[in-house]
Amino acid sequence: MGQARPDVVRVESVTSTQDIARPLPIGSVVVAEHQTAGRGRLDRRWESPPGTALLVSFVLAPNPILSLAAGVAAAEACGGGVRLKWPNDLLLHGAKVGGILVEAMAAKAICGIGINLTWAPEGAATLNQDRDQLLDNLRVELERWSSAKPDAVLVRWRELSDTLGRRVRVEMAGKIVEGVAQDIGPNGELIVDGVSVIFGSVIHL
Ligand code: BT5
Repeated sequence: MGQARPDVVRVESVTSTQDIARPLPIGSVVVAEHQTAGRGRLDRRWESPPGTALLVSFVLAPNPILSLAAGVAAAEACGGGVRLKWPNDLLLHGAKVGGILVEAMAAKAICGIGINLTWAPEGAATLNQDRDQLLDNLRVELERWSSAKPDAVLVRWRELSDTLGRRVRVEMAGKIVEGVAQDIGPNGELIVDGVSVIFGSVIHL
């Protein structure tokens, strides 16, 4: 018999769901109506007016490819043509509809997922789905993909990828690599014309 799923912690306005989730045990899920300091990677902001998005953080066991596993889970939960841009964007018709932020600690990882539902900044997309239904789907998919074998995650990530096969420009701290995104490696790194990129921002050219 499986264990009962812990309840979702629902909060109104918080700085970031990541902050609320951090001290909670593995298995916890935090959902907010609004974030006053929603975060992207590298100190970037994640914007969304109150009640317009799914803003959720999951406390999970550490996993070296969690960012990719969460991307696969989120794309599967969204369905309907949502694709993945390396390393962590959810795209709908080529526009960003959601993002993933994994903050790893020694004993657990906080996986934050934001998906635009009824509002998006200029140039970005909305998904227009019921938030609770999407959350339910996401919980099921994340449970599945965060415990899947790394190879299975990589295979599905490649299938859902909008990045592989394209010419890309990757900006890393002080360095730019331009070329064809050929594959992802066993640790989730992007391979651009034979060069492994561990992290950075990708522009699809
Ligand atoms: C991400 O970062 O895409 C990760 C976003 C994770 C957000 C969730 S919400 C729940 C949890 N709590 C948090 O505080 N964070 C997580 P990154 O790849 O760095 O992208 C950030 C960039 O996306 C920004 O610099 C903007 O250009 C753009 N952006 C900001 N808000 C957006 C939105 N609502 N939709 C699309 N793009 C957005």
